[in-house]
Amino acid sequence: PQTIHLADYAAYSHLVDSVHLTFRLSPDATRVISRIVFRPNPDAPAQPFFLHGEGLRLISASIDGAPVTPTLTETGLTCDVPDGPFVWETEVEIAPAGNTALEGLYMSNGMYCTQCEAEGFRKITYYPDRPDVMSIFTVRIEGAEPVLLSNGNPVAQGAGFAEWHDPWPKPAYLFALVAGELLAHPGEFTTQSGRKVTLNIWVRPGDEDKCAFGMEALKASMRWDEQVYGREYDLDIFNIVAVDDFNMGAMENKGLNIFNSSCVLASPETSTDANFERIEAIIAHEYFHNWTGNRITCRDWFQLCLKEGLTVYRDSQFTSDVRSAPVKRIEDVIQLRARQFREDNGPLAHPVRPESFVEINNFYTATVYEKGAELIGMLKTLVGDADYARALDLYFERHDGQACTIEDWLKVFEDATGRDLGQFKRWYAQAGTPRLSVTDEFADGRYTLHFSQQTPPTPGQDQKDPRVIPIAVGLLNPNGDEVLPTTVLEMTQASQSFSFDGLATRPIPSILRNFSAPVILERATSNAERAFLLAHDTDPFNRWEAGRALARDGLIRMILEGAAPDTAFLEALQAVARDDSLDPAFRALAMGLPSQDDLAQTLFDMGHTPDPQAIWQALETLKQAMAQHMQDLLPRLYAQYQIEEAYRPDATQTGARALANTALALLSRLDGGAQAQRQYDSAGNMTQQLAAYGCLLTVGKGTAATTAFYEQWKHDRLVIDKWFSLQIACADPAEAVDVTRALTKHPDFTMKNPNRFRATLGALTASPAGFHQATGAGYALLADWLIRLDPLNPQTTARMCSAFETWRRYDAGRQGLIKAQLDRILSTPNLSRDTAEMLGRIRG
Ligand code: B3K
Ligand code: ZN
Repeated sequence: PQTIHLADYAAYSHLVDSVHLTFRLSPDATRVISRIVFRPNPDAPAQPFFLHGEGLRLISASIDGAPVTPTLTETGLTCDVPDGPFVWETEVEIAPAGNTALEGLYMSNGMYCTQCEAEGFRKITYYPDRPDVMSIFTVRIEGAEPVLLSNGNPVAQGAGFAEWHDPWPKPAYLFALVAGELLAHPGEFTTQSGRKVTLNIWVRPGDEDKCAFGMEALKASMRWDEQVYGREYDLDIFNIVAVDDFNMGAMENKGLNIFNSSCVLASPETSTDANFERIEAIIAHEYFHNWTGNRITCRDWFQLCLKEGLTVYRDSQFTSDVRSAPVKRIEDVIQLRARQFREDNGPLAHPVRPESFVEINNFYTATVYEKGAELIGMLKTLVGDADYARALDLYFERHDGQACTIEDWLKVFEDATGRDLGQFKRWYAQAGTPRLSVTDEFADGRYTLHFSQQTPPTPGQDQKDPRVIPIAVGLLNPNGDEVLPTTVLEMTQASQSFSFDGLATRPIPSILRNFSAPVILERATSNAERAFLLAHDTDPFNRWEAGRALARDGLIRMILEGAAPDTAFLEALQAVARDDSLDPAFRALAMGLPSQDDLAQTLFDMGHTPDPQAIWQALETLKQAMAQHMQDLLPRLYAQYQIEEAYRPDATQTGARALANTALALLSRLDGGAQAQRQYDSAGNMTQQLAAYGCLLTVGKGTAATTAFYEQWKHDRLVIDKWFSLQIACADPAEAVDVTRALTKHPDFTMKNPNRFRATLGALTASPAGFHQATGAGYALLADWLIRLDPLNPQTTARMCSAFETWRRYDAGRQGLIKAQLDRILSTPNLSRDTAEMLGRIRG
């Protein structure tokens, strides 16, 4: 397989003036007839005419009406073409029913749908399938299905056909087609300039009652983008379709977003509060792509973070605005550390803008998305809100209709602010998470912070240069008063000091407030100071962070020294838990403990070999101690945050339920699940039901609920996904592999549905103590299924390979067992390019 390099970019030989596609739908023999108007690109280097195409049966081809015989290659075709403009026409045949990779045109529950990003359009017809080739598409769909959808505005429809025209030039990856027996949940939106837009959420019959929330989220997103970024919607219609078989969350196709049904369908009875929040965020994300991704797209796939980092940043701003900003920030940082820091620390580390790839689908990563978003946040912190707004206005004005690069993006900021962003650009080019170490000193009223930054080597990058790091700090007096409100220090050197004068006493520093940069802060600090910050910091993120550091420190001592749970931590936590002036959602987050994976990485960074079982045991012991320590408080908390009003998935109710259910989980360790059983029996919504079910499973009392839950929900695939994954997540680690294996034999298990596959095998890999069982049974089970899935669905297989990315942390025994499985998968004949690349990088 060929490696593609950023440095090799060259413009495409031709410009495409227009594209006309006709689809004659049929499950095994769909005909795609294309008529494409090409014109030589004056800015392109000389090159032979080439069109991408994969798995297509070419029926005919012509140029300006005269038949031609192109030369077919593995990846497309070449052909002699005229020197000037010409009309290219082909007819090809494809078989959507047999397309299990879920890329290109495929079928899901009898419905036709497409997924073209990144390189799926070449599985539909011959085309220059690259994002810098933008054109105007007209699409005619012929089929018996009652609903026939494509991008843009509808121009004609009748019995057995529909025609769509998209006036906005777009790359092929934004093409979409949907056909099936679908029902619309309709809506309407009037843009700020007064244009009426028809909205629809299309679902399979039976799901109509799960669209109302998504529709409201869509309207809120449309309004927010007008108010905050001045971006208005630009077509007469906006369609969303829910599809059951989908490799990822959703896709921002122009005017026709396609969603994994798990990321759009919502009802109180079937969705948890967390599901609602995620659905709202994904609907916003895909909608926001209309400007950041679609109107302005990427020149090539190395620039993926241009649209993804920015759009993740925008959706996080939206969630912060409509919910709670501190809660959103804490949730985002938990995810960033769990997924992106982990990636940055291992064999899959790559820059936010990678410089080479084999399979681009392997680069839709936490680094490109989440770290990419952090870079936007840092830029905004560095230039300030007003200059950020001016830079974004300039970006939209200057680049609308173009396919752009990170250089274009940074230039806009330089031009709008007069700043030189040369050093900032290193954040895009250098992989790895910087370690930021801090010491401090105090003398004669002057307090000084000494920082030094260092980034460990990552694959292919041994040397790292210092980056610009915005460090938000505040200073507190020992009595808890803030003597320096949040101030952003701009670190540019490898080592740098900042002083603050006129202080009467030595202050307590609150560093990296609101997590102002994606770095690992290293500072020798006392637990007394952490407890102080947990109690007094004015920055909610750093309050939470102080509690987290206390918990981590205690857990590490429990693991390494066999220490007992730290009473000071339990006291500090109880003080937060019982403080009714604090947001319940914040308190629930503060009561959460570092994950098993977080502790494993912490131990590894300290020079120890993590023992997954010991980590799990320490967490269990600490939770038991928390329950005992707070035994008087827990029933009160639980009762106090029960909700009498009708269910609403908003921040207020969500926070109250999160706190009550956090209390319930601890309470269950004291009452053997009695209260959880009562909640399970009376639950009126999925948040309550699932939380109670999880408690019952955790305390070993879940058998009856497992049967009852299945009977109640066996008709609902999304709820049954929860049933699969929760049994694995809550299993005793010694049994997790057996539970997983048994569930793969359940009649409702199918590897063809990515959601179900992830709910089962993915749940195992998310339970470190279970997955890393010393026998290697977890590794073998996962490998068996990856080998089975790869020929059907390379994308989902490759993604799940990252379960092995931390393998070098572990002991020689586990390393040997993992390596054997990596080699076994790698030696499978005809392994996909996706999986081969991932495993090759992981194995090193
Ligand atoms: N742009 C899509 C992701 C496509 C993934 C292709 N393997 C969804 C999103 O980021 O909004
Ligand atoms: Zn996106």
